[in-house]
Amino acid sequence: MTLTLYNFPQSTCSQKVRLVLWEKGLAFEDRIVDHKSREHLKPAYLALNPNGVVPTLVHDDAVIIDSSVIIEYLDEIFPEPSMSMPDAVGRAHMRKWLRYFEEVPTPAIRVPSFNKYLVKRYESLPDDEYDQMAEDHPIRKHFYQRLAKRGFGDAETREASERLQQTVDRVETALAADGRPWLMGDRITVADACLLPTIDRASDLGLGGMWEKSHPNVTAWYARYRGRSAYRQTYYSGSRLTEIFDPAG
Ligand SMILES: N[C@@H](CCC(=O)N[C@@H](CS)C(=O)NCC(=O)O)C(=O)O
Repeated sequence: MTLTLYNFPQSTCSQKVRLVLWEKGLAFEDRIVDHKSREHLKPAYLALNPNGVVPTLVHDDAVIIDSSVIIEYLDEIFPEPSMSMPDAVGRAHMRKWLRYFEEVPTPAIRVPSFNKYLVKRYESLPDDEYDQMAEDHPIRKHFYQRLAKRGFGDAETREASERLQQTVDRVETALAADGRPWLMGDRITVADACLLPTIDRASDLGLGGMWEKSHPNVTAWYARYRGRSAYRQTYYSGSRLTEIFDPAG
């Protein structure tokens, strides 16, 4: 049996999958895709993942794409320790969180990530090369066209920050009910792994003020997750944006 994860060290979607692989104690090849040479937009990678994004999991001969699909796939194929719920209603509630995280905070966290750091990757590109780079992105062409080497404007920044705040507020309410340690109760599930990289990224970007002091349950949840070995294995040195873009801190 072989598992290969094509991923970027600092991508939140990749971190979701690494969290689950480590939580389950699965041995995998950590195949770093070279962002600098845009390996993810080259034919060999597009043959695996036609969306031209990471992560991609290859399990023996099966190619699985999309981070939320991958984490549920891993839980189904390697059920111990379970990161899901034992009953259909519990799984439906867990998936409700997955869909919400994909729709609301996951796109939102890209806005401050690009504005503060990731836009720097493109600033020195001549306009025609930047336009071609955007064009080459199968599902991110319009995203890069809006980014336009400058960063996102005020309206998008405000919307992203409202979306992130709503997420933190909703999670606080859910965790506060019955004093739950994890989103679904006593068991850590793929829903927690889906959210963690967004919270960790927000913290890395200096946005922890959204929950620190005001949201004790989110603060405790994040601290609890940081205490797990899966977290430390996922966030190895060099997997945070500040380490790459602001090493002097
Ligand atoms: N829905 C996809 C989204 C994956 C995604 O957006 N990946 C980003 C990194 S977090 C990426 O590969 N971006 C490539 C680029 O912008 O050039 C998933 O969850 O796997």
